[in-house]
Amino acid sequence: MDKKLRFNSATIHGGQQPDKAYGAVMPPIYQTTTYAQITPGGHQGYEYSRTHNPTRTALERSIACIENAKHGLAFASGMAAMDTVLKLLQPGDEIISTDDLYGGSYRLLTQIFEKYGLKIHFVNMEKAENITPFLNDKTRLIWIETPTNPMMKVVDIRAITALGKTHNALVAVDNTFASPYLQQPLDLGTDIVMHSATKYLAGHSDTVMGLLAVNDDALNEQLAFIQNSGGGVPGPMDCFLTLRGIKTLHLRMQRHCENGAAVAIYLQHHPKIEKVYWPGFVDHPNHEVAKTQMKAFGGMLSFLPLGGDLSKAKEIVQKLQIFTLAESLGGVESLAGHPASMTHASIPKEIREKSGVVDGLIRLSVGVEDVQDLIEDLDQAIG
Ligand code: P1T
Repeated sequence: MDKKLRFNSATIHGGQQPDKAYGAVMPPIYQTTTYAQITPGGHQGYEYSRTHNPTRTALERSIACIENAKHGLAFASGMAAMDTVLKLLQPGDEIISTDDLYGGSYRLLTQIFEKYGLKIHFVNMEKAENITPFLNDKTRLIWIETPTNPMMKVVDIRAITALGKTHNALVAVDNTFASPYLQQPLDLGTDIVMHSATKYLAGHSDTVMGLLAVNDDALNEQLAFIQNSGGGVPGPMDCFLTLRGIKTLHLRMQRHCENGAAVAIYLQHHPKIEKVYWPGFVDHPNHEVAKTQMKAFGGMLSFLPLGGDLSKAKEIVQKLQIFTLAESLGGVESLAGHPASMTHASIPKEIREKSGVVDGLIRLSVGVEDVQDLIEDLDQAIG
């Protein structure tokens, strides 16, 4: 299709056409490792499924389309996508990363890549100028997560990117919490968008998947080279499921945002809740930035029960009946998590507490159920 589609159409049609063989409307699941060659080296576009697979191509075109990118690349998980970006760097290079981020991303940076000679500075990016003292001629990558997991800080993508560009650093945004429905970082000047597509993009808690989107041809080639060399690629069934998820992204996100807002406001008014972290509140420290770069405020939030101790947090999450106590987020069903012992357990206590991830913190991924049921569930659990 040549016409540039609006977002809600691009989720359904972006980069896809009926299959050439039989007109299948959904891209078929090409469950094959290899492809017949007519003469040695004379293939028909596909040789071996670590390098390319037609179902994966359809997904890669789809993410490129909905992130306003030229190229998309799919991986076996969000972490495999991030791992590939980090392998662009050389020993001695420096990275500036948000200080609040998914525990697994922190682990990959500190426990895997630091030992290959990368230096990582974790910085609170709520004020863009906070990165200035860490910028130097070795800065090769700025890693932004926004909104951050789990403190819901919002980083000014445009301002950080502009600072990064003064030192020719690559700027990457982990867009998992927002999804391209809420923000499209490449339009704000960044080089790389990364997704744990396991979350909102696939959307049904049934597929682990990672995606990258970029505009620059040379950067895409480098990433594709690492993707093929390292081989952290997804299978065709998972690509199919993610494509199917993306088709309803706009519908689900609209409801996630509505329900997220209703739950945030309910918790904010609850006498037994001390603090709610959600960028839609006008007094959230980054609300103005969120308003300029996000279409709405999403379905993720964190909160601290009054007193904020571990036992209270445990009691609440164990009493919940509709919210399931589980890792992950972004699926149609509501989930509750305890970051300190679950998703952020790999970050040393004193470091995670500096960015607000205290033992009493509870994180919610607000799903698309009837919001009244969700509020009643929280009500009985909080007591
Ligand atoms: O799980 P995987 O697909 O590898 O994605 C990792 C990842 C990357 N970035 C962010 C912002 C994430 O939240 C995640 C995964 N997060 C969880 C599993 C979680 O419960 O927070």
